[in-house]
Amino acid sequence: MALSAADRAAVRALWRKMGSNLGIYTTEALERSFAVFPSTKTYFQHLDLSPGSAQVKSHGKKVADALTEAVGSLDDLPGALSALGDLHAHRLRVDPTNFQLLGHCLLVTLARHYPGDFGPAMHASLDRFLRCVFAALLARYR
Ligand code: HNI
Repeated sequence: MALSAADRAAVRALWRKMGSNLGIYTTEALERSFAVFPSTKTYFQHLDLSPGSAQVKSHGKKVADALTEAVGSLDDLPGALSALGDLHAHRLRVDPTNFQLLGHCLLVTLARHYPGDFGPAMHASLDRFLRCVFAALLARYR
């Protein structure tokens, strides 16, 4: 699914607005996924998952940086995300369902922080962006 010019503009505008706060939101989205969908914790049993954990925060920052790189590479998401796809597919063996769960938690988290921006148009654009990211990661699952 290709991102329209409007999708790209909406995602880029949100990213500019979030700036360095993105790491806070991805961390919050991870914590939300652990609480709402406890099966997602399976992959992180080697980390301290208690609320406010520095390890989850550090992981949230890595996810944020990867997403920011993706926003900077909208014309070549499969290329930009191929190494990360290999990691999740072959080394971490993350079941693909988990991407949807984390994506859902990220949408809910961002909607709570930016209620004024989160009308249906932004919701749809961000959902499409995340689906493209997941499709690029999943392309390495074979
Ligand atoms: Ni994910 C490691 C990005 C979804 C489980 N993950 C990373 C790293 C990045 C990253 C970046 C660090 C790589 C490195 O150190 O070289 N992960 C992303 C992105 C998404 C995502 C952009 C989707 C938006 N990861 C998921 C999901 C799960 C997941 C849905 C499982 C529920 N990721 C992991 C695990 C690690 C990981 C486990 C290793 C963590 C560690 O520190 O050992």
